[in-house]
Amino acid sequence: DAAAGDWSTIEVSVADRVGTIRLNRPKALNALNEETMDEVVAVATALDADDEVGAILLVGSAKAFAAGADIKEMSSKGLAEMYSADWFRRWEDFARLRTPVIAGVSGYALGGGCELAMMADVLITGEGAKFGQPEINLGVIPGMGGSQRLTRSVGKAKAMDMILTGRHIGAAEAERIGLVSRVVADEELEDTAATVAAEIAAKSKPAAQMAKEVVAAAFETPLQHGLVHERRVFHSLFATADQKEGMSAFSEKRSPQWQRR
Ligand code: CO8
Repeated sequence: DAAAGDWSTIEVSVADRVGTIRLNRPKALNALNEETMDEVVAVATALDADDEVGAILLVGSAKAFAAGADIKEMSSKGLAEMYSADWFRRWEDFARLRTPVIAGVSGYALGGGCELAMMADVLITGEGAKFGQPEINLGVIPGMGGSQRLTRSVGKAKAMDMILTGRHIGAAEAERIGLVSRVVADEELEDTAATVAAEIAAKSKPAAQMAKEVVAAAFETPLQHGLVHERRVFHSLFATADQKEGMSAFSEKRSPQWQRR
């Protein structure tokens, strides 16, 4: 049972083929410390391996998705310690999950919180959400992928503006620049994010995983390689029962019954 465990910084539940991880350090606005990273990555890895889970939903609280990496935990550390621990490297395991990840962002998604949200595949946000990379105001820079993922998703102009000034942007601007997938009323955020996660989780898991894989590859590969890769993955889906079922169901004008293999 991937959800089982005595977690101290998160809450975990599984329903409707969706594994939900809720960041839960309210006194620190869900600041991400080492323990949170270890717990989120451990649970997400277990959910990822579970055939009964078709999507992973990551949410925070109404006030904060996550207000950054935990500044108090980091402040007195030195270079040798940060380097030898390769501080926060394990978040890359979260970014490499194969199951689709949906983030439901309400309130602050700053610093590491913004970077964690950007690791999700589909980012749904409440209209009051605030995104930012304010590390410059702490005398540092983004360290969980912000300079890379933000630049790839919104381009140099907006990434430089956000990273050099540290300003917060609202949900409307975040949607306009392509940082988030959808913006909904704050009070609808949780329901919408859960509905989208359940919708994705109900699909053919191999097709959803392969779709994620090829879109993610677009950030890593030259176009011609990406196109060939996409085509080969597309071809490989013709070995699945779900391809036969999906295409038969269309012709027979009925809903597909996915076997997820
Ligand atoms: N770390 C630790 N504690 C935090 C953090 C944080 N990032 N954010 C908030 N808290 C704590 C506050 O200290 C406060 O605790 P206490 O009550 O004990 O004083 C509590 O949460 C509530 O916060 P506030 O009183 O400040 O709440 P406000 O509503 O007044 O303000 C803000 C909310 C605007 C979100 C404000 O808390 C803030 O500016 N937080 C810091 C935001 C920030 O700078 N984030 C970037 C952090 S650095 C980072 O993420 C680097 C990522 C890469 C690291 C990778 C290393 C390799």
